[in-house]
Amino acid sequence: YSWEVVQKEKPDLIHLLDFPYNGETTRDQLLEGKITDNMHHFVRNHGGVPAIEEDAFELEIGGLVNNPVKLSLKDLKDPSKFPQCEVTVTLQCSGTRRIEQIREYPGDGDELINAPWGEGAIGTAVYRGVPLKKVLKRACGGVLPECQHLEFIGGDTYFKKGNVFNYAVSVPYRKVRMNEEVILAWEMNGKPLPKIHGAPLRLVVTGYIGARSCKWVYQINALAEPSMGPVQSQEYLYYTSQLGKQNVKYSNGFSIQQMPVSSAIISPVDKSVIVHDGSIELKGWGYSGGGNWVERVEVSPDGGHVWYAVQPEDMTEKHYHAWRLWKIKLPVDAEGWLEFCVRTWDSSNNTEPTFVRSAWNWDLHVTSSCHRIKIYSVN
Ligand code: MTE
Ligand code: MO
Repeated sequence: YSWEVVQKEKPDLIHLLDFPYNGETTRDQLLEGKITDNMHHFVRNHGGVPAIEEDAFELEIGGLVNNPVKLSLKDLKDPSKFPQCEVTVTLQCSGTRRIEQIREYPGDGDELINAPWGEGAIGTAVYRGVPLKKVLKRACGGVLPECQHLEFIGGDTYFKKGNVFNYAVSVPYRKVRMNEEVILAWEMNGKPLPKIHGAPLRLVVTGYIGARSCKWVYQINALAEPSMGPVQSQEYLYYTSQLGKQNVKYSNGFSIQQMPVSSAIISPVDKSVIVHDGSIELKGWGYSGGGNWVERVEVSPDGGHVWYAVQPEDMTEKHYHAWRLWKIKLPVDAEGWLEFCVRTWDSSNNTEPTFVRSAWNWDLHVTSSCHRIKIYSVN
């Protein structure tokens, strides 16, 4: 799966890294609509894109289950065996908007981090597949009482500190048991799942950081403890502010699962000069993880003292597990540099931390604070 193929399939992503391939959605495409076109959906890879023969493919489910099984794609897609469903899901990489931390606090953060994401490591698609819960029940006769976590292993390999690993992550079993929206998917926006997004089969975990939605998944293990793989045990961890380069230990990290609230101003662009006659229009996205939806979005023209609420009709519809795009026209009577910022509130009344530093953590994950841009206003 060469760089040439990536360029052909994803001609206008912002390419952050050629290998492993990482690309983010452009501003224009972020504002295009609630659903992100497959061609424009961001990509986050840790290794190469594995070539998997669909006919020979088998999903192996083992560990603490009553009956370990191997399922072909034909089995999984047989509606008489498993009910199919569609879920609309925003996938967001937990590294979204990490660039603000890197710019303001250079050198403060894990230097192994290779993707300096801006506002575009997020996208929304309709995935079709089968609820994992049903597969565990009908094909495996359920899990054993000791099962607390489900581990997912992807067909891709990546290198870390001289070792080669398969991508492996886990989520608490409770997340899967409690809802039928965690699915094994083979379709994205009505089209076969593209290879680069995990074909022939990927996991889609609603409301969790993108990392848990394992692509090219070929093995699932029911476990008593979280996966011991390095992606689960050494990455996607949250550290307290006291921990940094000199004293950080993986064992001090907290595993990040649910995505917190985040948002971004996508238009206008930071540091632009805007000539206007009394008002400036802003556009962007707001997203909440967990099982929450975005309830309201507020925008401030003065760095966060006075906030204006976006009108409900100026947002895309309310949806569990999906972002809302918003727009607002703010009265602006001042000349010169102004700081605009946005904050989103979810259905549990959670919002974002106020300042960039309030969201800092050594691993630079889930670092979203109120998104701030500077505009030179010419009235
Ligand atoms: N699954 C595998 N097997 N390998 C990966 O590198 N990256 C994860 C996740 N699943 C990854 C993976 C991360 S960090 C994110 S944010 C999402 O996939 C991105 O999904 P996308 O590339 O389809 O947008
Ligand atoms: Mo990610």
